[in-house]
Amino acid sequence: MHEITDMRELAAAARCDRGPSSPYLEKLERHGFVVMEPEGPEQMPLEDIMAPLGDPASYRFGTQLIQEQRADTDNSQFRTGAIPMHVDAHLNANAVSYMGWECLEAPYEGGETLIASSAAFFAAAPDDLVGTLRGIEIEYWSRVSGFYAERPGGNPVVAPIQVDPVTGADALCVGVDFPADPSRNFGAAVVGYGKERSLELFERLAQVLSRPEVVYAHRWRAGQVLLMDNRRVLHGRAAYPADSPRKLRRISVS
Ligand SMILES: O=C(O)CCC(=O)C(=O)O
Repeated sequence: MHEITDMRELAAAARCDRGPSSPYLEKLERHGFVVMEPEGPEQMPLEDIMAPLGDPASYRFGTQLIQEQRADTDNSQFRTGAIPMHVDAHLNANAVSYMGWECLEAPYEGGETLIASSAAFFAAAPDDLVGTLRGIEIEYWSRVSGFYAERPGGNPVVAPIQVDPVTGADALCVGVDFPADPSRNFGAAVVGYGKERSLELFERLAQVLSRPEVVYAHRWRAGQVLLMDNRRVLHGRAAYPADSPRKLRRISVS
């Protein structure tokens, strides 16, 4: 079968209903993510949707998270700014294979969840960038106090290209550092690179990851569920207005 590598086509294909006979598992396996629409008389609860995908993964706060604005937090998950593209688990949990979000309240503007599939990234990325990624490792450090899993063994150092567990192809496994945001949740640096060279690489990555054929910006509607395979897609978030609601319930599994 022809593999779809343009996110505009992928986002149209990776959709289904949220009913009890939804084909979401097959869509998730094929595309690495799926949007489930609240159509029909009966909707599957998020717990039941996640159950065949693994056991709930703890991020120190527990296995379920309400993502919405909170007062007095240094965690960008609970603020309204943009969140750069990343995979989960380097910093916040030990292992996460799938993540599911259910929209309880949609923002009136912005706040799209951003999804970039590895297949789309590698189809679009210049060869020299991919070549560079094959030869490096990236160190990550948390900038959020006391919230996620502690790393007594030191900062994680991870190769940015891993193996896609479904297709065996390359999978992009990075968090893009974005020092222009002084309140971002994590920092990252290429091992052995100076600050400027490291930053240059993240800028190149961010540039490819912002192309319309690589990233899909999911605009939320209440009742929708978004599932992602954390090992096959990156995610992030667009900013939204401070006076807007936005409430997602999230369960991750490993
Ligand atoms: O709120 C979102 O849409 C995604 C937030 C995010 O990047 C995360 O939870 O890791």
